[in-house]
Amino acid sequence: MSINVLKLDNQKFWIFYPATVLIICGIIVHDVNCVPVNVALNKPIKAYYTCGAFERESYTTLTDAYSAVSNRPKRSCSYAPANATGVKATFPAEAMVDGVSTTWWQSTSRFRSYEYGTVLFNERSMELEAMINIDLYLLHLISLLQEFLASKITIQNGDALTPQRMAIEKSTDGNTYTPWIYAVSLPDWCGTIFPSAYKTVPSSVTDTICVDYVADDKPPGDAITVDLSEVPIALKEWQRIRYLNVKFYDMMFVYPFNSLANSYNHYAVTELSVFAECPCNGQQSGCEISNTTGMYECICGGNTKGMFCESCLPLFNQYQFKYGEPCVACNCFGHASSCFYQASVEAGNFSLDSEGKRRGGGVCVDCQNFTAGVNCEKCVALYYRPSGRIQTAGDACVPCLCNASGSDLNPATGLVDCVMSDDVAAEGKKPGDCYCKANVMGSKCDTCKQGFYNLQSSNLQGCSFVHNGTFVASVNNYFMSEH
Ligand SMILES: [Ca+2]
Repeated sequence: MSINVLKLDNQKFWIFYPATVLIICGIIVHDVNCVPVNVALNKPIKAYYTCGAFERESYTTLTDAYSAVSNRPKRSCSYAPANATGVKATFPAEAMVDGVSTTWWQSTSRFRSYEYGTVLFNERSMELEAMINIDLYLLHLISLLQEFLASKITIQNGDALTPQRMAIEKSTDGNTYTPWIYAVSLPDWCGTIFPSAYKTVPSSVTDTICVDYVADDKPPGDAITVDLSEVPIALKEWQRIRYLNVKFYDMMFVYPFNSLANSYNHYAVTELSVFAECPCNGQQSGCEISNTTGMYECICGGNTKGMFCESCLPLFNQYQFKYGEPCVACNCFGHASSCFYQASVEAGNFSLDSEGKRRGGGVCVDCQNFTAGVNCEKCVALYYRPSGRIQTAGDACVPCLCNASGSDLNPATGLVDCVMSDDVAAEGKKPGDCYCKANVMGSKCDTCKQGFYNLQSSNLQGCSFVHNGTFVASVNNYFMSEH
């Protein structure tokens, strides 16, 4: 199938496949039909502090708070400190990214977080009560091209209290975090509590936006959505993320269960979702959840492969891999199953592309069928391609089979071989013809010339002249010795 790439400008590209039109999303394409997926699914996540982190504790749900006391079941979280092995928390952080709406992470009580927690201590005056940290990468050692461009973040709270303020920080190294998004239940708090004016789109790539959301004190828990789809194309880099910190501030208390009602004062999150374009180097034809890893993986197009479509298929390395551009086939005349790109080959115009032009730097690997060369375009030593035989034929190369006694070395190769193909100039010779000693003839140098006999490998001329019934090595020797 041929692929036509239409570049409209520096910021957009479309790739059209004949018969069916396929639009492939690019890193800075904003207004085409890219369907974002939840890239937080099953990613490494941790939370400060999980219910049961400091001691076994009982808790009450938000629904319980609206029930008669006699109807409130006893509930508890098992003691499961974060550094303990073999002890599983009742409501672990992983439950926020498992894609299951009936599982959730639950924080310890506000009281215990303040009493025992140390990580959140520095922001306690801001009423920081819980923090979630997520690494959106599957692999840690991959290039920046695989970072995500987030388009929407949703936090579905469970049957518990809702934060009245949130701060979402981002990081590319996991160490240094910078404020990215503030979210508040009262827009006025943007400027008074957080150092940012209310705005839903950034005005620079280092900007922090502040948005609002609706929070109430009724079950079920609130769904908090931060929509980033309207970020201008010029500020697309602002959406690039890897690590996120999500901080919860200022728990919304339920009357009459005030801040002293310890069992009610916690958070629960059923799902934390970060929607982004699949990180497929602009090569994807789709994105699907893997049956083996449970994570979104790219369905690669453009002759690419890899979890992130980050490299070319084995036989498509005529050019160096480039973001957003389909890989181009090498020309190995059907005699190799892989090739690699080499810059020096491209610089020297040593490689033929599939159109037979010297473009690109593809080098075929492990040429089969007795072929050799950058493009498997010639035969190995002692083989040749018969005149008129197509280069892609399985028997493109056949043995020279020169008669060893009658053949000389090929001056071009220093071997007892033959004219290798029509492409190799050889005056008066055709492909397969060997280089005969002086007194020998025939395509394979297996016949003495007329008047000469006794083909011998030890004879530098191959055959001898006969005089008085005796072989004479050569005519010249006869005349020199007898006359
Ligand atoms: Ca869940």
